[in-house]
Amino acid sequence: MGLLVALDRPGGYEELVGKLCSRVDGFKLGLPLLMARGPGYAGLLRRRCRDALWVADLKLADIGYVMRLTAGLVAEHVDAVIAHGFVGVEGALGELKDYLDSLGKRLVVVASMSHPGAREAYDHALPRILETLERLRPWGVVAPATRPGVVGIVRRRLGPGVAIMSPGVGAQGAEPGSALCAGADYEIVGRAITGSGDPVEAAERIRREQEARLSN
Ligand code: 3DU
Repeated sequence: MGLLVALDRPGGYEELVGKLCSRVDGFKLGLPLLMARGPGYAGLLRRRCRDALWVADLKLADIGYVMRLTAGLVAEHVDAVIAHGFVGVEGALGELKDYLDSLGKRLVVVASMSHPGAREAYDHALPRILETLERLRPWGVVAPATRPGVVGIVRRRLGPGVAIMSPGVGAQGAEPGSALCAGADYEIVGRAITGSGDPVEAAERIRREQEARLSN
């Protein structure tokens, strides 16, 4: 059972990371934060919680050359980098994975997204993206908590060896634990924690709700 906190706002998160460190499994750094504060800020945050899983959510979607350059700016400060699945293996995700492997870092690939618009194109592409994921074998996959059926499809197709992380819990409407029950390893929660008046209490409550749903 896992909980990753999405840090998206360009605000200062030093104190919050320290407080959440023993209560969550990791942190996902969003582009607004990384662009506003720079990659070095990821390193500063990481020093506040060294044993957590740190993920740079770059949502890369480019040729391999450019994705390698971009990932290389932040890789030393994180454990994993997120890229989109629709760009394919040849000349893109394959190159990025080889590069991250050479650095001892992990690739996480988006299989589909959590917002309603994902139905317009992303979900139609899912069968093709699953073929890409089967060939690529990334360390992790992003699949939407808002559509647990998609989480289940990814889990059944890729088996137990892949880490599935699911956004959409809280602000986007999915209940804590719903993606975990469908086969995810981590739920990604942003605003329901970071936008709360008491983020520590919010994280603890979400943990309890995850546990309760899993034990039902
Ligand atoms: O809705 P929240 O505030 O809990 O934030 C969701 C986070 O998950 C946010 O950082 C967004 O960038 C990310 N996300 C994905 O990684 C993939 C999605 O399909 C949807 C959101």
